[in-house]
Amino acid sequence: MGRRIIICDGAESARLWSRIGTDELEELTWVPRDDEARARPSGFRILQGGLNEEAISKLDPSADDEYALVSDDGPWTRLAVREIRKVDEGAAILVLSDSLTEDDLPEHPSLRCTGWRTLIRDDINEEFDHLSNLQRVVTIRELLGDREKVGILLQPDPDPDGIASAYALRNLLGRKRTTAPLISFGEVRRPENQALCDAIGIEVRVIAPEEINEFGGLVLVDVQPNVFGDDPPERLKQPDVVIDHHPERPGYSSTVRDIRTGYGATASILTEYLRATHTEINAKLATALLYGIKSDTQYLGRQTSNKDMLSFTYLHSSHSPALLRRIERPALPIGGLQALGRALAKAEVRDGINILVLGRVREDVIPQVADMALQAEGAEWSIAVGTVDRNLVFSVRNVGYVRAAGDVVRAVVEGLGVGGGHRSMAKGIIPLKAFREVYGRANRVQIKSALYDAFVRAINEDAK
Ligand SMILES: [Mn+2]
Repeated sequence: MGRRIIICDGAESARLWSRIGTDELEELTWVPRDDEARARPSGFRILQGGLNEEAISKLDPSADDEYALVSDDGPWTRLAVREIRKVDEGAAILVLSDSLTEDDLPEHPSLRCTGWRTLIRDDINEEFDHLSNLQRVVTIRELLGDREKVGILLQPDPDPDGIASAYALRNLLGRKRTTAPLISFGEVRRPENQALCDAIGIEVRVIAPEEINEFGGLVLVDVQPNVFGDDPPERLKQPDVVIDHHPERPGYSSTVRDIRTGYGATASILTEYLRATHTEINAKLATALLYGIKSDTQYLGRQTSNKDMLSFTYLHSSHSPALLRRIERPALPIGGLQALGRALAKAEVRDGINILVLGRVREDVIPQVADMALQAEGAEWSIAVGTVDRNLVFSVRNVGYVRAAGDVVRAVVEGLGVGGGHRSMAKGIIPLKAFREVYGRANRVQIKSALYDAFVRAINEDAK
């Protein structure tokens, strides 16, 4: 590895360099200005003979050495670049200056220019962000410290972002499930959200609205009181803390209100809380938060802010990939695999569409089969259909550059059932009764051909 040859313009910049910390591999030199010949900065030696080719050659540079020039003086820096190039034409040069830009410097392929102020300023701004997060947490802890029981309330049928954020908040408060339970007015319904609870060991207690009064402290996470109707219970209108990223709503007063609409996930806010307070983030907590951010932003796609990216990156190093896989790919029941086997035997891709009809299956098998079916060669769309209770349930995936899956599914179920989704994922439900009324029998062959025709129509609709 090469050295870094640091050349400072004057004692002041050399002193700044030594304050920030020098490195063993750094060759520290400085060029005194007229009036400062005696002011030797510690650790630095004078560039003997001044700023020229000969003096630089005396440092015995090799091809893998790199240079840093520290100066705010244009002529000085331009001269330095020229003289270095005489010694090594391809030298890598970093210019540290708060007043010069690359435009002020000679053309040189491996030259970068940045300023102390930019570098340090960014770090200081980041520290202030950490500081305000710390302050927020201190306030929350003080506010709730002496409450015997704190309820952490989520929306009905909580999603991964809410669940992970609430779990993180309980960690921040240093409480257990007995003194700070996760509560909701409706149970966790979706199988993938339940998979998160099972994998991490999180319990969401379903309570009746009047039970809310049993909690001395009340925190709303990833939700605001208006979600509970126009006239929510009195206690809900005066929560102690609200932490959310949805648009700010009126109609309630809370002591602490941390609403950041620019964030893609509440889990990113909680990650910042944990970082600012140096709270330990173990693999389970990191995985839950990572999954929360991932699912609310659809894998850092839609509505992702730089803050979400930073939290995601931070969590990534401590999460458990195995645990994440278990959440995202829950175990398939053998019956589901057998149904998949039968459907695969008849798989074909026509017009870019791959439909797999599974028969009667557990509901969580369907989206996983849809994921897999999109991998078929030539497939732009995959549709997995299963019978659950008295409904046909189907999951739809696409490659992303075709018509939005949500729009297509809404067109397909129109007048028959319900459905919706996003750009590349969607879900629909058609009661068997409604299907039979329109298409006759609901056997596999008929389901496949009816849905195939309906999807072809819906996919091509916007081409009109
Ligand atoms: Mn959310």
